[in-house]
Amino acid sequence: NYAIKTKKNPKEVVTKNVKYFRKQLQTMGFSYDWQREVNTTDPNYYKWTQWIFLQLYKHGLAYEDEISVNWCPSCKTVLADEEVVGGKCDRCDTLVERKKLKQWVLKITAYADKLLKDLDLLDWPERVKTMQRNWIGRSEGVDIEFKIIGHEEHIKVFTTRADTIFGATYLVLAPEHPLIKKITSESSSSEVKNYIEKASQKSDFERQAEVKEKSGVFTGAYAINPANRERVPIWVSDYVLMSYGTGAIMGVPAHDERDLQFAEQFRLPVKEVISSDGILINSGPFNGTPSKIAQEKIALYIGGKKNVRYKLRDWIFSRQRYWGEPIPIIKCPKCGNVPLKESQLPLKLPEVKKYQPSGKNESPLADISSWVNVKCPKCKDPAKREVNTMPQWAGSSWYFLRYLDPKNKKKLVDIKKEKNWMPVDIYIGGVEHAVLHLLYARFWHKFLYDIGVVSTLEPFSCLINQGIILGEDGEKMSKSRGNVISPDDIIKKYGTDSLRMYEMFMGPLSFSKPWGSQGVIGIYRFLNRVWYLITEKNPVAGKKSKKKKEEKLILTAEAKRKLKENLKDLEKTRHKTIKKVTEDLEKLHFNTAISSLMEYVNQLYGVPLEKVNKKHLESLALLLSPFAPHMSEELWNEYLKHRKSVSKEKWPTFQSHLTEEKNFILIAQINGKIRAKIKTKKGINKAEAEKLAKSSSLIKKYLSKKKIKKVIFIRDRLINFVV
Ligand code: ANZ
Ligand code: ZN
Repeated sequence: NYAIKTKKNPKEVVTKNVKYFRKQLQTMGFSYDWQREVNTTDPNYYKWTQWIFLQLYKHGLAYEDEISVNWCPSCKTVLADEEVVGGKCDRCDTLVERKKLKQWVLKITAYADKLLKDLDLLDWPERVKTMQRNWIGRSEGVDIEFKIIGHEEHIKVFTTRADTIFGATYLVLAPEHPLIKKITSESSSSEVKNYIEKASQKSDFERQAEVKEKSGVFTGAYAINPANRERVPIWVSDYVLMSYGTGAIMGVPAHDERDLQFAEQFRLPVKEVISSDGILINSGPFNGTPSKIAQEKIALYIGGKKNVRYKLRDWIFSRQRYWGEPIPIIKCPKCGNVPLKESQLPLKLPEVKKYQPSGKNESPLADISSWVNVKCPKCKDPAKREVNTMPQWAGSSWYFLRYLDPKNKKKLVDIKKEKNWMPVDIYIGGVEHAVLHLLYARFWHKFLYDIGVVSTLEPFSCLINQGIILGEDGEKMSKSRGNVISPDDIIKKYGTDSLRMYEMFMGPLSFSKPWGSQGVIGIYRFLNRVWYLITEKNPVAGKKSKKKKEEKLILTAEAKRKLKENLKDLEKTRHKTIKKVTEDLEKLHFNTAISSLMEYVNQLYGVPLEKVNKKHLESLALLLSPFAPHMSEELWNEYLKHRKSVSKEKWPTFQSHLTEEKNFILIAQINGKIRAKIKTKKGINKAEAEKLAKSSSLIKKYLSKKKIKKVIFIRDRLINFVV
C-alpha cells in the first residue's frame, strides 16, 4: 500500500525499511543474534512458505472455491474475515463490499477442534484465549428437518435450543439458500427476487448488526413443525447467514431476541413454551420437563441429529496484489490445478515496472505474459500460472521456526534444532493479533506437527500482551494528533539507556501508559547519579582526584558505630537488591526492579564514598546492565577495570539469610482501628506482642479503664484489642 501510494517499487521500499529498522534495533542495544535475521520477502525464505502451501494442498487443506468474499474497493483486493474490522478494511478503513470470486482457501476449520482444545495448554492472557474461543465459536446443537408442504424436500435447521421447538412459529431461510427458488409461490416470486438482490449487497457484518429493524419476505410456502404437526410459514431474511449452520432457522420469538423483533415486525405468532423457572409449557407430552432435560428428549422425539457447529470459516488465502508470495500452482485447461514440484521452488516473484492493482479482480501478475504462460508439467500443453499471491499473514505464520535454522537449504528447519529450541518460551506481542496471526500460526504449526516437521503441539507456550505507550495527552500516538514521541529524538537528548530504562520504568509491561517527559528526565538523572558514584570512587588512571587526600574523616566514637551499622545495612541491601532484581526480571516486572535499584543507590549515597566497598559498585553495574547496557559496559570496563564485556559476566548472586528481614512493623489496633505501629523482632509470640503493645503510650490511653474482652493476634503482623 505504501509503495503504491508513494509510487516507489515495493522491493526498494522493503530493502530501505529493513535497513532502517535494523539500525533502530541496534541503536536500542537489543540482544538479537543478527546471524539469524530472516526476511519473509526473500526467495530463500518464501521457498519454504510455498513449500508449506504445497503440503497443505497435497493434504486437501488448500482448495479453490467460488465464494462471496470481502472486497476492499480501495486496496482492490480480497480480505479475510479477520481483516474486516467493523465492516471496514483493516488497512485503509474503506467500507468493504461483497463479491463472488474464485479464491484459494485454507481449511483451517479442519483444525477447529484442536485449536479450541489446546488453548487449555497455553499460558496466555485469558482475554486472548476467550477471543479465540469466541472466534472459533463451537456450538453443540441439533439439526432438525421440517417437511415442506407440497414438496419432496425438507428444510434442515440448526438449533441449540431443541427444547423450544413447540414455540417455533415460522422458519427463516438465508437469502442465498438453494431451496428458495424451488418453493417460492408464483405470487411471491418477484418480491422474493428483489429482496435477495438487495441482501446480496450487504456484508455478513452488516447482516449480523444489532438492528431493531429487521427485513424479510414471505415465500408463500409452508412447512410442518415436526413436534406438533402445525403449519408454519417459510420466510426469507438476511439476519440468517448462509455461512453458519444450515443457513436456515426455526423462529422461536418467545425465547429469542432477534426472532421476537422479526415476529413483531411481520405479525407472526409468539408462543411461550418455557416458564420463568425453566419448565416446559405448551409443549404437549413434554409439559413439566425442565428445559435442559427436554433438549435431549425432544431431539430424540423428532429424530433430530446432534451436531457440532463452528463459527470459524475457512481462511481465504488469495490476494490480488503484486507484492506477495506467488502461489505455486499451474492452471491447465486439461489437467486442472497442477502443483509445482518441490524442486521447482522457490517460484520467484517476477520483477516488474507496474505493480499497481489492475482493478480487474486479479493480481497485476496476470499482465506479465512471459511469466504467466507456461507449459503444463503434466500434459505439456499451454497453461497459465496462478496469478493471485499469498496474504501478508503467510510468511509470519512460521517465521519463528526459521530463526532456529535460517540457512538450511534442505529443510525448513532441522528437527534436532527444532526439538532443542521449541516451543517459544515467551512471545510478546499486541492483542490485535488475537484472531489473526496468533490463530494462523497455531493452525500452520499444528499442520506441521501432523506431517512431522515440528515436535510441539503449540508454537508459543507463554504469551504476553504488552501495553502501548500513549502520547503525553493519554491518547494513542498519531501524526494527526501531533502527540508522537520519536525515539530518535529522545536518544539524541538523553541517550539510549535513558529511553530503554524509562520505558521499563513506566509501569507494568502489560499496561498502556502515557509518555512523560519528566519521567525520562528522572531516569536520566538517576543514571547520572550512578555514573558519578562509580566514576568518583574509581577515577580513570591519570585523573586521580586530589580531593580524596584532603577529605580525611574525623569521626567520633558514636559516629563510628553508626557508620559501621550503616555499612552492615548496606551489605544487606545489596543482597536484597540482587534478589529483587533477579526475581522481578524473571517475572518481567521491570518497573519494580528499577525502583529497588533506585533505593539501593540512595542508600549508597548515604555513606561516605571512600567507605563504600567496590563490590557494591560492581553489583550495581551488573544489575543495571540489562536496563542500561551501554553505560554499564563503560563503567564495568573503564572504571571498574574488568576485561570481559559486562554482558558476558556472571549474574550476581545473593545469600538468602542476608535478605531476610529480622524486624517487622507490628500493627496495634483497638476494636479494629489502627492506633500504633511498633517496630519489633520477627517471630514474637502473642504474650510478648501484648506486653509490647500495652507498654506503648499510644495504646495505653485507649486501654485505661476499659475491659479487654478479647485479643486477636496475627504472627508478624498485628494485634487487636477488643474492648
Ligand atoms: C431456535 C432457538 C431458540 C435458538 C432460542 C436460539 C434461542 P449459537 O450459539 O450462536 O450457535 N441460528 C442458527 N443458524 C443460524 C444462522 N445461519 N444465522 C443466524 N442464526 C442462526 O446460536 C445458535 C442459534 O442461532 C440457533 O438456535 C438458531 O436459533 C440461530 F430460544 O434455534 B436457535
Ligand atoms: Zn483496503
